[in-house]
Order: sequence, then C-alpha cells, then structure tokens
Amino acid sequence: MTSLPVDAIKALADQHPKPPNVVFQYGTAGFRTLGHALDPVMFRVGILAALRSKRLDGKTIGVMVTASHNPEPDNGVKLVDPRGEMLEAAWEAHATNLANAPTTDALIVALEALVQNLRIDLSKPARVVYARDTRPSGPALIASLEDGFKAMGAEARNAGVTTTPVLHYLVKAINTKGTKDSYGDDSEEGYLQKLSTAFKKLVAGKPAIPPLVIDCANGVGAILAEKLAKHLGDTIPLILQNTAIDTLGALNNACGADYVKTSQKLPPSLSSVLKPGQRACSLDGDADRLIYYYLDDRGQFHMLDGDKIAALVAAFIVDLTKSAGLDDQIQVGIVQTAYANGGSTKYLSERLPVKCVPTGVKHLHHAAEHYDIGVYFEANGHGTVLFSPDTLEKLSTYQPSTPAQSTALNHLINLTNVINQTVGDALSDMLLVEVVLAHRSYTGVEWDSLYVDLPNRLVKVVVADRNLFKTEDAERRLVSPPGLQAKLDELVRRYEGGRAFVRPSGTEDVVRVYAEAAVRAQADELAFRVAGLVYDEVGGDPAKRPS
Ligand code: G16
Repeated sequence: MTSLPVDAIKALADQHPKPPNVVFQYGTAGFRTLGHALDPVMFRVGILAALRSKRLDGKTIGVMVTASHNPEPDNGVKLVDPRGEMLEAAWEAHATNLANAPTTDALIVALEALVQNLRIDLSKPARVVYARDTRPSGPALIASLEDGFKAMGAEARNAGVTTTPVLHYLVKAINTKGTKDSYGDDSEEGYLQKLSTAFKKLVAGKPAIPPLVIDCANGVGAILAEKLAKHLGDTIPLILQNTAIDTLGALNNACGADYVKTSQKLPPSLSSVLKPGQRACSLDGDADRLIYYYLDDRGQFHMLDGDKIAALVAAFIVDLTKSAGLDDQIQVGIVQTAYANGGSTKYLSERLPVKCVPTGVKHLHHAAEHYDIGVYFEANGHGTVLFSPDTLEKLSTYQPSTPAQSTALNHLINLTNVINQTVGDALSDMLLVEVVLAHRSYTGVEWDSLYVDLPNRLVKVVVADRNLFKTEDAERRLVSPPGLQAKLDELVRRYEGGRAFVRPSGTEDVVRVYAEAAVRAQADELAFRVAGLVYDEVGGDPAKRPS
C-alpha cells in the first residue's frame, strides 16, 4: 500500500456514521462514554491503530475495549504503544480529531492530512493486538474496531476477553519477542506463568500464607484470577467473590475497587464472608486497580489503598537495595497525584524523593521512568513499579559479596518478574503486596499502622460543562473559572489540616472534588461545601446540586 485505501475506508465508514451533535474526546484513559454511542469511534480507532503501527515501522499496537471502573452501560477504548505504555500524548489529539470528523469525506480528508503531516510510510506493515472486557456492549464494538483494521489491511490478533494489564503485557511481549529484552511468552498463559513462578520463588521458605478474599467486581478479573489461582496452587489460597460476569448489571455494582475507595466501606456482598483480621482486596472492572482492606476485631472497616500500597512496597524495595549493597547505586523514588492522602505524602517524603503529577497513569508512568526504581500509585489503587533499563542491567551483572547480599539481589530480580511493569495491574500488584506481607510477617494491622490517613472525602459534581474547569500545579489549583480558586482558598483556611482541590474528570462527565481535614466530619463538610461552591459557580441541573 502506497496510498490510503480510500475506497475500502469509504465503504466501511458508511456503515459506522458519526451522529451529529456528539463530541468525542480522548481523555485520561482513551474514549469513554455510553457503549452504544461508540460505534463510529471504534471504527476510526481501528484505522488510527493501523496508522500508528505503520508510523512505528510495523511495531504492534494494542487496543483495549473497556470502561474499567465505570458503570456497565459505559464502554471505552484506548491505544497501547509498543512498549506496553499508554499512547503517546501527541496522538491523543489525532484520535480526537478523527473521531469527530462529521462525514466519511471529512474522515478521508483528516486521514490524508495525518498521513502527510506525520510522514507515515503506508508501505510499512500494520500490526495490532486487541482485547475487550466482559461488558455486554463489547462484541458489537469489537466488530466495528475490526472493520477499521480491515479497511487498512492490518494484521490483527484478537486476544479475546482479558484484562487491560494482560493486553499491555501482550503488546510488550510481542514487540520484544526474540530480542535480548524479551518480556515473556506472548500469551495469557505466558503472563500467568511469569507472575506465578516469580511469586513462588519470592515466598519460598516463608510460613504458609493465610487465605485472601478477592472481590472481582463481577468483571474480567474473575476469569484471570481463577486461572491465576490454579497456577499458584497451595502457595496462596485465593477465595474469589463477585465473579458473576454473565449477570446483567452486576459489573462494578456495589463492589470493586472504585466502590470501596469512594464509599470507604466493604462491598455489602462481602459482609458475610470476611472474618475479622482477614485480608481482602477488590479489583476494578478491568483489573488494573487494587484496594486492600480488613475488618478489625470490632468489625470496623480499614482501607489499604494505593497510597498504603506505595508505602509498603517502596520501603520493602529500599530495604532490599540496602541489603544487596546497591543502595548507593540505585535510587528509589515515588510518584503520586493530588489525591494522595496528606498522611502518605508526609510519610513518604520524609524517606524518599516524591513527585506529584496530574491524574492518569500516563503521567505517573512517565515521571516514574526518571527514577532508577520508580514506584507509582494513584490513591485509587492504580499503579506499578518501574525498573529502569540501567537498573535491570545492574541487577543482572552485579556480583554480591555475601550470601545475604545474594539473597536480596535474587529477591529484587524476582520482583522485576512478579511486577507487571507495563501498567498498573491488580493481580500483579496483589502478588507484590502478598510478597511484602509474607517477608515482613505483617497482617493488615501492621501494614495499616505505617502511617495514619487523614480523613478525606471524594465527591462528584454534575455541571453543565466540565471543560470550563482548568487546573495547574499538578491539578492542585484551578485557573478557570476565574476567581474560584480564591474562594476555595478562603474556605479551606477555615478547616484544621484542610486541603481541597477541584478537577474535571477525564473519564466521566463530572467535576471531581477532593477534600481532607484533621477530623472526619470536617473533611466531609469541606468536600460538600467546595462542591456547593463549584455548583453555584457554573450551574447545572438543580436536582443534582450536591447536598
Ligand atoms: C482511569 C485512569 C486513572 C484515573 C482514573 C480516573 O482509570 O487510568 O489513571 O485515575 O481513570 O480518572 P478521572 O478522575 O480523570 O476520571 P480506570 O481504572 O478507569 O482506567
């Protein structure tokens, strides 16, 4: 192919027309909206993925169809770049542009401009791998995506129904296959083998691990968790809950990581299952977020969120680098967002370099790449640990001088395999947490006591136009609507230990408000007062005014 296959594109594009008066936007995690609205977007994303692959010399690009933690009627799509990381930011604008071309002719014009401006060599091959979660709207959307691949003559590999992190893993495994950087066998089985083998080595010789309850959010994580449980055997007994992937309306409904994090309580379905002191965790709808929790002896709920995971894991890795004699050569750093609890930021920044970036895995991932070992977690449980290429090289060539150094070095090497370094991965993170708990002999109680969380509250505000909200300083301050930040500052000053910020969501049509304060009632009051200020400033549906 030396020019765009215009006829093929036209013929198929006419089957996926864009409705007028709808504006699509490639946001925090790709396109996300009601599933039935996404048909034209899928077709165009299929074309774009093929062009991205051609631009990158035929490297395989990933496409994941999911709306993750969002309600079941939503769906979405995001592109994954060759190393398994999120799509390069500049291409997000191209995706938005193509998705909004009003007619087939306008789409062709936009595609021709893209090919010319980016000097895409159309004679290169186009290779893609794609997957979807369990949402009912998935199969139809996949068919539309496949039309996009077909129009471009792309070599497309269907990875079926699997988790977002598996898709990211596959992309990296395919692109590194047969090279010295091979990431593992390019199959779901290869992924499960890699994680479970490393986990078994890491906990070998440790006391038996007590059973762990997993809330699978009634999503695709249930399928993978079941396969993982088989690979792990007796090493760690997994008790799978909320596995109803075929029950309409069950996905993320009163369960899953987002439910637990936002409502700060146990999924009701677990109340008769979880025993005091027992560890449990929740995945989200595509298994890229993880939140732990336990009930204390009085039955009180304690949440161990992404911040607590970061603290647990970072301290463990630092100790291993010290024990291996590598602490002067390997620097561990942390990346958080404005949602990180003030308690965690204080705890971590007293020990390690900490950077704050805007919401979205892509921002955290890139910032973490600047450290030798970068630990990044969003408070919502989305995160992973990155080992830089230099660090991986050091670990593979370092000569330990004592048996203790050698053991620590082996642990570090095994950690690089149990951790999915392409993206946040609930199941991989779960194994990582279990490794640390086993090595530290911690229950949830000791882990929880690393630092005390400041009471906090997250509130959604439905406004007429969330695009009116613009932020700066890693989303910690508003620059628009003008004057609103000054009002927030004035309000926050009245609360002891008060902190609050407002930002537009990139995945839902809402504005998010986060507030924390020294005591619970004050954090709640601050959040709702800020939400009220936001609402009054820009207006919206009176029935939806926060109260
Ligand atoms: C996605 C992103 C996360 C982000 C979350 C919420 O998560 O990957 O980085 O924290 O959306 O984003 P926002 O507040 O902009 O709506 P997921 O799990 O839904 O893919």
